[in-house]
Amino acid sequence: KNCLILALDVTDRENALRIANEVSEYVDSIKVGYPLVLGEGLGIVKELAELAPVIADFKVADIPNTDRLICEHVFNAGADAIITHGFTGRDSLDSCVKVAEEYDRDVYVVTEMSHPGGVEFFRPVAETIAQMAADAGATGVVAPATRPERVRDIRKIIGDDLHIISPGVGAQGGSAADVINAGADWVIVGRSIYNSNSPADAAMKICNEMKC
Ligand code: BMP
Repeated sequence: KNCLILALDVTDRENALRIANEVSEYVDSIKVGYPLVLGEGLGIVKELAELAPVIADFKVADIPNTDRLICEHVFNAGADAIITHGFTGRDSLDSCVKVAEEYDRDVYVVTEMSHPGGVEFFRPVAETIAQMAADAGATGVVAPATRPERVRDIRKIIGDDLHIISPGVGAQGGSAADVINAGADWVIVGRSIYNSNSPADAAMKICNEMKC
């Protein structure tokens, strides 16, 4: 285990495959979201899944039936996991967890976002969302590397059974080592790797820093 997830937010296939190939030995999964999928289509998921498990970051936030349809598409496309929002409520989350169980895949729930605005509305509900993720049988939660103290709080709520994946390292100011020490299982890193002259060196440095 490297404790590192690549956030592959480049928008074209050629760069995506080049960078994913370069860093594949250092990352445990590749997170793909709207920037790349809107640029290249959902087919890119299957191509990347040959290099590493793909986490589909669509921050699903809809009624249960629409959530179900989205999850089915994403898992049929070859994604290993999906990221959903939690604020849409337990029934919506249950819908994603049910599809994930049918496909034997993973669901991660956003508790509080890593950017400055992430405290405006998430702060009062983050703990409730974390507890809901645990109750619903999600695989884990997404919690901010920019606020390691919040990762520590969330870890206390969800216990050791759920995973914490944590974005906000590097470009957003968070430290990989600090958030791993606070209880995260993986850091999610995008720009510090894919904008580097040597993505492999950048990924290797982050792995060395975490010593995990
Ligand atoms: P970067 O390392 O370039 O800041 O990328 C972080 C990645 O994690 C982006 O894909 C972003 O959309 C995602 N993300 C985040 O930064 N904060 C969150 O709270 C949730 C996210 O999914």
